[in-house]
Amino acid sequence: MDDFRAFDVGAAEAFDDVVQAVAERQGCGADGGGGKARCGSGAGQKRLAPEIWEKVKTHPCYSEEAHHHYARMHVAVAPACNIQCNYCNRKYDCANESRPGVVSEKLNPEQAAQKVLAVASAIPQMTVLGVAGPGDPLANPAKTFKTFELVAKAAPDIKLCLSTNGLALPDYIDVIKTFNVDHVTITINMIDPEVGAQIYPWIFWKHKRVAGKEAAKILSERQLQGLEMLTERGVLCKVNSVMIPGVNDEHLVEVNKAVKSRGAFLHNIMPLISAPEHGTAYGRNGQRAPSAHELKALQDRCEGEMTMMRHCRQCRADAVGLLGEDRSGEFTIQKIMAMDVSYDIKQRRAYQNKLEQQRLANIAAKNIAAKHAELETLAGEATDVRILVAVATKGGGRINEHFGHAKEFQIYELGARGAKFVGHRRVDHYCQGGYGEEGSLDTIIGAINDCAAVFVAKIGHCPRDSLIAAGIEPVERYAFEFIEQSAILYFKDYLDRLKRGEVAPAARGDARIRQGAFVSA
Ligand code: CLF
Ligand code: SF4
Repeated sequence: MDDFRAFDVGAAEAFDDVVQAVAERQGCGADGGGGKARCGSGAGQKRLAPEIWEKVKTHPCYSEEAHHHYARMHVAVAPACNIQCNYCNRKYDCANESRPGVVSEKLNPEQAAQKVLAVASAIPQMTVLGVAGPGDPLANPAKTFKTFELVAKAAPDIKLCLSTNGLALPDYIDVIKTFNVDHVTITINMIDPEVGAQIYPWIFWKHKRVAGKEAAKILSERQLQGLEMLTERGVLCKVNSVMIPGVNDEHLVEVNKAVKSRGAFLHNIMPLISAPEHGTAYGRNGQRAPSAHELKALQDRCEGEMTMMRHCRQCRADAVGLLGEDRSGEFTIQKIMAMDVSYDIKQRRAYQNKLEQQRLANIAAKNIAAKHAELETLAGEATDVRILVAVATKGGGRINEHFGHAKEFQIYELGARGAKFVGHRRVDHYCQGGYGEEGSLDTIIGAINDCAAVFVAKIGHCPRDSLIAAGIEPVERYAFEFIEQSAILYFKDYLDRLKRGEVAPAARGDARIRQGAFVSA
């Protein structure tokens, strides 16, 4: 037994109980898959099986709550791909870009393992290594599995994760098990070849190119077969789907049912990224991306079937850090070679132990918020009122970011049942070198204009006035407090003001979520 386990086994068990209880109640991505204990939105929830809980509790993608505390990294060891998606152009490379398939520096397995050790030393809360491209990891099996082998030997406390298009998946099930890859993501955009033919121009299959519906049929069969084989063997599987308006948006409800029935743990529906400058087929032909509202509506429709991931940041294939931050520029090969790397498993565990105490404090605060009995009373008087609020946060579950420094806002839905995280919106910085940028402010207002309020640690006069004019209430009074707790207090106050006529509800039938027109005091 090493120092860490001897130090805090009792506290860790108590902590697990509390975290798990919260995860179950909030359906935060900790859904029980694989035909085992399942939690989610329905009644009669059971606790996750302990072995499942072990796998998700520090994985930032599989647990929404964990992503505030734990980081992941990707190593770009897999350049080749065996299919073509209409939303991909791997030639495009920009360090400011952030989307799957994009990468600045390709690595061999030895360089990748060295990079993992360097990051693990510098970022002790980095718990997961993913291979996610820039091509398909299973179209580059030698490099992918060599990387996993080297990392498992040198840094055994790091979880291994793989993201694939699924075409080659059934051929690698045993290898995935042998290398203890506990988390596999499969991108499944369709189960109907008619739809698939509009997404995939071709696949490379049995040494030749196959196109059209035949290609889509083969791909779909292989994806679903691979998913079933993995879940039968106890590997936790997440399904990613790209929402493409007019192509597969309606169809993704069927996909959701199909992957749920095959034991997928989590479904992550992501918006298409199709800017013309990316040079993808969709970018060139003007295929539009979904709006934030359309994405949320689809995720809400699917949530009755299974827990939806709502905190995905559509990472680069060489991303490093907490979801939503990108520290890949600190760990280029040149910089790693100049680093004094000292991977120390005991130090990492001691750090993570402290982190878990902090996490416990957050969860206690969330518990208080969730138990706010007065909310139920108030909500009972206006049960159908729901609003969205945007939150500026640097992490830790608190409202701790200045409006002008926010690169993204987390979105919470407030209603009779409390506060629920439903997504995030990326925005440009408003503050550029200390001065506000009016163009950026318009972008931010456009991104959160379905929200009744924005919670910030601080905000300047200018953006405050513009937000109020747009009907979005800037709220500073909860600076540095916990998000859920503050959101519920705000909602109670909001309902009171609604009754007094100080906020006017939007007309029924408004396509957006109900939004109060804020009346400035
Ligand atoms: Fe990477 Fe993917 Fe593993 Fe996470 S990302 S391979 S499961 S460690 Fe996460 Fe990034 Fe979304 Fe992927 S936020 S794109 S879901
Ligand atoms: Fe690009 Fe991934 Fe599609 Fe291959 S599977 S074409 S790398 S998006």
